[in-house]
Parts: sequence; structure tokens; C-alpha cells
Amino acid sequence: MQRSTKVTLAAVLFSSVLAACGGSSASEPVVIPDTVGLEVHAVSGLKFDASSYTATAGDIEVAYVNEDSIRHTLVVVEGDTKVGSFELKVNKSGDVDLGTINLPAGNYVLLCTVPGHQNMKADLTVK
Ligand SMILES: [Cu+2]
Repeated sequence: MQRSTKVTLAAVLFSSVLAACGGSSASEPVVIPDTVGLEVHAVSGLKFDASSYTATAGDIEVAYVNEDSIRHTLVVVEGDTKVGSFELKVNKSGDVDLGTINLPAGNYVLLCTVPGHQNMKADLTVK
């Protein structure tokens, strides 16, 4: 009984913190679907959470999570060419954007296209 009371209190406190930060009562927890085949986080310091990623060839569901406080995008480049019209955008901390891109096996580069963010670059190996 005492234990469940504590859990409930913690949940209430957590929601009020979220509401206070977001300025909106509609804050929802970030849910990344199980079907996601590539998860990339934008982190502070104008970088991704890894310098290289891997995925399985075919339709790849991509989740882009913003752990930073500013806007970032995510595109896939092969050689010097952007692949298709695929672009994910996360405008603020906590944002998650989802999209699907079809990629055959090969070596690609992930980029953020926001001006000044050219250091946000990572290798993507698709097998
Ligand atoms: Cu960026």
C-alpha cells in the first residue's frame, strides 16, 4: 500500500515537471515504436549520439530524437547526393520525428542540414 502511494506521487510530480517545462498540458512521453530500424539522437554540442550507425536494407523506419534544445534535421546522403525527399525535423528538446526510407545495402552518411551544423555527420552502413 505504502509502495504504490509512493509510485503514484512520483508519477504526479514527474508530470507536473513535464507540464512546467513544456508550457503545455499535452506533454506525452516519447514512444519509439518497436518497428524502428534506426534510432538517431541529436545531442548537445552539435552532434549525433554516435559516429556510425547500422541498419538492415529495405524499408527502414527511422526515429530522430532531439535531446538538444535547438532545431535539427536528419537527411541521408549517398556520395554527394541526398537520398530521395527523406528529411526528419525536430524543433525542440524532446521532439521525436519518424519516417521511413528505402535503402539498398551500401554506405551512406547522415547529416543535419541546419546552417552551421556541418559537424553533425555520421556514417550509416546498410547491410
Ligand atoms: Cu543540427
